[in-house]
Amino acid sequence: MRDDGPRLPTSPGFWRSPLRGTWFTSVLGLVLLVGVTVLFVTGLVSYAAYNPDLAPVNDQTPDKGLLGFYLFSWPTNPPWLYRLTQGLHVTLGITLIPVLLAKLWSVVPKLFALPPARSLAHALERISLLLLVGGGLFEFTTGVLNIQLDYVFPGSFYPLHFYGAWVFFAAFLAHAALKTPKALRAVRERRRGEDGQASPGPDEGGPASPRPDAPTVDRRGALWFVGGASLLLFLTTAGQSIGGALRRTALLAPHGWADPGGGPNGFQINKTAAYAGVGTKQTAAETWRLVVTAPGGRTVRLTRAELLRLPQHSAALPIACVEGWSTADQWWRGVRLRDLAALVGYDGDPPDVLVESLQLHGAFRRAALRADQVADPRSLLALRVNGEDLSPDHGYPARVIVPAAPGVLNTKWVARMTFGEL
Ligand SMILES: Nc1nc2c(c(=O)[nH]1)N[C@H]1C(S)=C(S)[C@@H](COP(=O)(O)O)O[C@H]1N2
Ligand SMILES: [Mo]
Repeated sequence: MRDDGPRLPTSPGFWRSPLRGTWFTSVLGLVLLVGVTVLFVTGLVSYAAYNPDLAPVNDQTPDKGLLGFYLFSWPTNPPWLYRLTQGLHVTLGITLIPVLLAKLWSVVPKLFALPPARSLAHALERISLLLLVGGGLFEFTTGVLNIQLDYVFPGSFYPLHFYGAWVFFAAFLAHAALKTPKALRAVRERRRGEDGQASPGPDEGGPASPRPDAPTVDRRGALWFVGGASLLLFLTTAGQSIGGALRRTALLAPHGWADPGGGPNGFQINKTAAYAGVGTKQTAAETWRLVVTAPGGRTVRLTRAELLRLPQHSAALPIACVEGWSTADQWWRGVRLRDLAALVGYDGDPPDVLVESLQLHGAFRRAALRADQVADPRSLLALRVNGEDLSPDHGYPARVIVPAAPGVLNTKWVARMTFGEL
């Protein structure tokens, strides 16, 4: 009969997998060192892209305080900037899930190590690990829930993911500072002639089992398994931001979209007109008016036909959503935002603008754009796309499109624009 060993997870002998060891943990840790750093930077950048300084309209984390120290004005060039940074953030985050899980699995015996604290320093280290593991799981979970489950946290995802990121990354930095030298040494030693089979010498205090079971797969094989899982996730996700024919490979892309169909308006839709409660009654030529106003200044009301008689301009711009998906460039045509600012008295440099949709409910009814975004000649109140009128789902009668901005700032079904109020 086989000796099953101790039954309690607090005993080192309880953990029998021969795969656990310093080398295995180190390789996964080094991958995460690079990957999580990129996730953190692209995440902070994404927050900056929302124009959080245009409070209270855009800012969803009003108490950011010192954590907002780095904020900068998100540029309008290159126009695919947010497509790149957010595509990277979401695709990389999903790709790293197997690596994160394997890394946690490889060190799980340490979670149960007794005594819980041998000294004050040890107690502090364990608390930091709690923040590290808890913060990491929290960030990955909230991120995945947000893109897959269609905003399960109404309005509160941003502060959760933002504050969580700082807690996670602070603990991550402390951990990386302590462990990276050891991890690099472990990987280097292994490279010198080892075959990836057994752990090199005693693994004092490391994750290796003192009484390992017989291996069924070697550590290199296990790493291939983790890498294969990551590759599979990558291949079934990346298509949503790369686009073109590859979009069909994005099997894991968020569900619940309306089928955009073919033709000039046949590209992704976030929220449909039906979902937003926008009907043909409100958008009909007799009822719909665009109100352009400047507080204490002029107010202009325009029909769609009048808008079409203003100078029309074109711009090829993508839509890039915080969820990680994006469209290729579409040809938008309409009135420049800065020309609309001029209608209400801003002849020189235009100011910020608050854009409000005729949609009555929902998180994305209004968004504020910065002065430099309004001034960009490619920023349009679009009336047409790819040579056709906007479809109801893409924002008919008129929608905003701004280069390099996150999709959420491209308000659809625009009803009112207020220049110079924020
Ligand atoms: N009024 C309104 N505008 C909106 C939204 C919305 O829900 N309501 N969604 C925004 C988001 S999050 C994105 S990504 C883009 C998507 O534009 P599309 O549906 O035309 O692709 O529209 C933005 N404009
Ligand atoms: Mo979006």
